[in-house]
Amino acid sequence: MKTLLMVDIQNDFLPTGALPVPEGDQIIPLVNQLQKKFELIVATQDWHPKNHESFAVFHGREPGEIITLHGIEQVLWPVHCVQKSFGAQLAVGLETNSIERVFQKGINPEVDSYSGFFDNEHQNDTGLASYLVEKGVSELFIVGLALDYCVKFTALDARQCGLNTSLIVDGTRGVNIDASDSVKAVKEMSEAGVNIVQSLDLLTV
Ligand code: VGL
Ligand code: ZN
Repeated sequence: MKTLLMVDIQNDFLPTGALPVPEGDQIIPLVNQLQKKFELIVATQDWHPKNHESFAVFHGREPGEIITLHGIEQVLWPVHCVQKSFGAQLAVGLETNSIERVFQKGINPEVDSYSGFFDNEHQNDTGLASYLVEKGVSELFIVGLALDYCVKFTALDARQCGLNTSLIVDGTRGVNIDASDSVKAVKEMSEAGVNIVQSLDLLTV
C-alpha cells in the first residue's frame, strides 16, 4: 500500500511559530493536493512536555547552541510543540480528515526524538514501524518539516526498517541553521537509498 507520511506539520514550525521553518507554510496547499493520491495517510507530531531538555531555557542557554545531553549531541531549541498548546497542533490549513493515525514523539523530557520511528538514542519506538508493517505498506512517501531534522531522521529510519522510501522534496522545507543544511540533508538521504522525487511526479499520474 502506497502511504504518505506527513512529518511535524505543526503550527510551531510555520513562519509565525515558535521554531519557525522559513516558507514552512508554503508546503500546506501542496501536501493537501498530494493527500488525494494516497490510500493511507499518517502523521507525526512533535509533542514535548514543557520541561523538555531540548529547550535552551532549561539550561539557561540560547537556541542554536549545542550541548551534550545524557551522552549525545543536542542542538538547543526555543520552547516549541508543548503538549496541548496551539503550537503543537497540526497546522492550520492542513487537511486532517484523511489522517488514519498520528504518532507523537519527543514525550520523554530527557531525550529528543527527531525521527518518527525512534528517539535520538534509538531506545524507544513510537510504534510507527510495526504499524506500517501491519498495514502492509510497500512504499512510503515523506513530506513535512523540518527537512534537515525530523524529515531527514524519519526518512533514514524508514530506510533502516527496509521500507521503499521516497522524499517528496518540494513538500518539505528546512530550518537551515547553516545555509547548506537542506542540501546536505537531501544528499545524505539519497546516499542512504531514499528516492528523491518531486510532487509533480505524483500529481500528474
Ligand atoms: C524538529 C527541531 C526540534 C522538527 C522538532 O520537526 O524538525 N526540529 N524538534
Ligand atoms: Zn522538538
